[in-house]
Amino acid sequence: MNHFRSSSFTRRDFLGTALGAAAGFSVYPSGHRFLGELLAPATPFTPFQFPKDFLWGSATASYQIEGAWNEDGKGESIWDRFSHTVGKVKGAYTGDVACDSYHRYKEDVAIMKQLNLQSCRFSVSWPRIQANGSGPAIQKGLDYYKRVADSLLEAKIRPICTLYHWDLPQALEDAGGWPNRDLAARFVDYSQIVAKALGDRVQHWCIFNEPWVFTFLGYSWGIHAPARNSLPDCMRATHVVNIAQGQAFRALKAINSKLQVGTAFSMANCEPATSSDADKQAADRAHALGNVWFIHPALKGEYPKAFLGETPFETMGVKSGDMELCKAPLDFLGINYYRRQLVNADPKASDGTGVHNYDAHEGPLTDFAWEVWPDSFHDLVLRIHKEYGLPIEITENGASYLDAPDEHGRVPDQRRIEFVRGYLSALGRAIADGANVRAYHHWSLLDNFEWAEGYSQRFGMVYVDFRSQKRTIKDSGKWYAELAKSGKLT
Ligand code: GBH
Repeated sequence: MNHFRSSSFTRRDFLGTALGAAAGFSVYPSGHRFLGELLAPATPFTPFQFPKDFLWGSATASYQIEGAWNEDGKGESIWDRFSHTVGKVKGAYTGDVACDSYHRYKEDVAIMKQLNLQSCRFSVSWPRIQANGSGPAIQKGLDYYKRVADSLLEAKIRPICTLYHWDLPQALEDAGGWPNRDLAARFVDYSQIVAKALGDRVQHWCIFNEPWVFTFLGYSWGIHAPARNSLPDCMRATHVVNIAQGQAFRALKAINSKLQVGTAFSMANCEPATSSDADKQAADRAHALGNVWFIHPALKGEYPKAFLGETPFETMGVKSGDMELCKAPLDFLGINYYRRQLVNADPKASDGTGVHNYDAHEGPLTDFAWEVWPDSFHDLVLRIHKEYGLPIEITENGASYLDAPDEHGRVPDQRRIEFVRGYLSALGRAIADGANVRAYHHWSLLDNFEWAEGYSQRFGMVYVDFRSQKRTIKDSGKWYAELAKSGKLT
């Protein structure tokens, strides 16, 4: 059996042996027997000339970069509370200072300009605008974002503003958080304040960032703020968020009908682990809940089928007439894409979805141990295009690699270049296959506060020394700058 260790003996060979087949039964949880079916060869790199008007950008989020957590009247957010609670964030790190972008935004915009970026996705911190989530606006907070938007415009970079990237005012969490229906009205009020203040200079808006992540990880899994562990509350939160999305869309359009309004949705290509019908159906349910739970209500006026039984409307607090509130003809769909999910049917899944999903490990892993598998990006983008037909912006895509400055002060992050090159090749193929994609935002511009991971993951094209706040453009940033200029992926 020694030959299993030789390098020429691949995993595919292994699975082809009797022992490999047996391992399929014993090593993996039930239902993973036909793992060998997964080993389709990856599509080779394909060069691509992106369209002339395609926008190259980067994405960031308020809590992850701004710092200044209690300056200029800003209230406490659920992420302030979470990170100040020992045991929640790796290394007990907080976003108190983060990249200090609240004070250094001019330097950051200058870096974007140096990188030839044409679009900048940033988010507004709600408690900077309304400390407790309601009432009149804090002028200093609004002024900060006006200055950010103006610096971007001056650098000829299109601002695209996310209204909510997870930093809910703690006072609103104390009032019940997203499971509380009143949150929809509060959010609409806040959205109107921001859009009225910035709508003259910002045309493109994401209402939410990753509604699935902040409802599930925050209210059901308890690993993000506000660290609650209730699936019913989570399901209720998803419905309130859907109502809030529809109402905020209309509120923004009422301020200026020309505003382009969408949301940045987290997505994972959901691939059946075997070719069985049961697994295929489970993968569709995983897609329904994980990818389009906040798109289908807006565009089709109904929830997609994600559960084995009936959709739990009662638990979710769905009232008659609600789906009309959720409905909104979004102008574009933002896709945040990082990795695929493999799916097995599991009739006993405790959430009623009949889904067991897990990470694939066919491709190389990033330093966050996420699999690199560009083909899944192509398939997901094309699927969303076929299902909804709307213009797509890639609102996030990127990878954590920990490369740091060498003795010459250079950051040789070749793996990030390969990652982006592979994913953009897949995106190019999706465009060639008909998907209407108009922008790509790399996550992220800067290494920053990676939520529960603290500063232990680095997603930036720009290295940040968090002691000195010194920024160093990584090799990937230099590479991306060239691509952003030519649109030519080689
Ligand atoms: C996006 O989240 C966010 O929009 C962005 O703020 C974040 O920095 C970026 O991606 C990189 O993570 O899912 O069990 O592995 C993506 C969703 C949620 C993925 C937290 C990683 C860690 C726990 N992220 N998740 S798990």
